[in-house]
Amino acid sequence: MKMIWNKLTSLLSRTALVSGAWLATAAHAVNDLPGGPAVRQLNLAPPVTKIAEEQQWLHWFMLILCTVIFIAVFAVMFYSIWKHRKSVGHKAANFHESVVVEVIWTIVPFVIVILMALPATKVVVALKDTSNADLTIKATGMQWKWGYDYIKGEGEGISFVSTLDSSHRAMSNAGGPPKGQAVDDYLLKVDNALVVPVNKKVRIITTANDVIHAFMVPAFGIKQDAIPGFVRDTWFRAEKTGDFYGQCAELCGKEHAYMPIHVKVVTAEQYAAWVDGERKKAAAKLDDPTKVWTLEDIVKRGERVYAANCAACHQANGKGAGPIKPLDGSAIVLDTDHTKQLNILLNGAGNGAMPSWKQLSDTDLAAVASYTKNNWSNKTGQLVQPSEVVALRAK
Ligand code: HEC
Ligand SMILES: [Cu+2]
Repeated sequence: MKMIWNKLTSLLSRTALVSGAWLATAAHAVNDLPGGPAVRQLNLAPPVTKIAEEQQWLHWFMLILCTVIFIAVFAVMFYSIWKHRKSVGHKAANFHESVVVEVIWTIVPFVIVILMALPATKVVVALKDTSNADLTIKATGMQWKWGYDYIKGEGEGISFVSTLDSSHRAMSNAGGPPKGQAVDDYLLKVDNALVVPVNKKVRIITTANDVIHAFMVPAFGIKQDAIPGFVRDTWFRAEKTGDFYGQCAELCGKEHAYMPIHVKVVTAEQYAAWVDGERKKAAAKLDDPTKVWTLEDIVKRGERVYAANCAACHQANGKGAGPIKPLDGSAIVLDTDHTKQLNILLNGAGNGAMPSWKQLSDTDLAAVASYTKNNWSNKTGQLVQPSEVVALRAK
């Protein structure tokens, strides 16, 4: 007996040790993601909207009510069976059409249903009331990304696509995050987050381009199918700034798990600044490629393009580093034949070590080429016009 006891306690303490160690490494490997899933999360997501709060209140209210009914009914049942068992001499009663019993078992459930239906109806009606929104955004589900179009309100006209961050795709292809690395937002990171202002009613119109998707953000208490050829809507008013995460919630094909939703809730000022930035970006894309620039203007424009896209590799001083060739003094940059540099910018070089920049606008490409030709020791006085980029693209 003693031996068994010893074995058991040693086994128990070993399990405790092992699971303790496992917990420790797990805590090191991944942490709760604020606004997203938590490690071994049990409860619903912490609510950030009134609706989500009310949903969670309903959830607990119903659960507790049902538990109380369950316990009461079973207690009465077991008590009755036990108390009136045959072995202590009870005889089965034989009655029919007891008005009292029938009235009770009609009225009591009726009261319970009303007790549940009243608050539930209130929340469902509020959930569906998308009127008087400050901001209307269309969310379009696509295999496998989300398109966002700001339709009405501040930021009207902004439109972009939100895709899973490519590094997360690469991690997933490799079987998950590297061992020991904390990736709390694994498969939830996107390139362009949906940005909305705090404390404003945001109406989300959902639709889809291909198959049925669903727009879901648990912290907001919203989940709405996005159906091709149909328009559905939902709304939220986030009461806290921060980052909140969701995912497509309708199995939509093999990459269903790769279409996360990232909502960035910001203050009114931050939102205005973001809208301004997006407007500028859109305006830059709309640059007239037939415009003829002066050297001074285009170099100034090119300086910004260079800082944003090229300096990370070629350095602000144009000297490059290691395999990244210097642009300061580069024969290709200095050449009077502009196509030499433009071809590299459009197509990349060194097997992709120098990426292709064809996603930049004609004006931006001409500007950055002009900048490199007239900066550092490169004082060529050469001016590359956007029309040259247009001509080269057409080839
Ligand atoms: C990811 C790093 C990276 C970025 C960002 C980058 N480049 Fe490069 N670039 C390279 C590498 C590496 C090479 C050398 C390629 C090769 O081996 O031929 C190169 C080569 C070049 C060359 C040819 C130089 C020569 O003498 O052969 C030009 C011109 C150039 N880059 C311009 C740009 C411009 C303009 C930008 C910004 C729009 C830019 N690069 C952004 C990495 C980069
Ligand atoms: Cu989907």
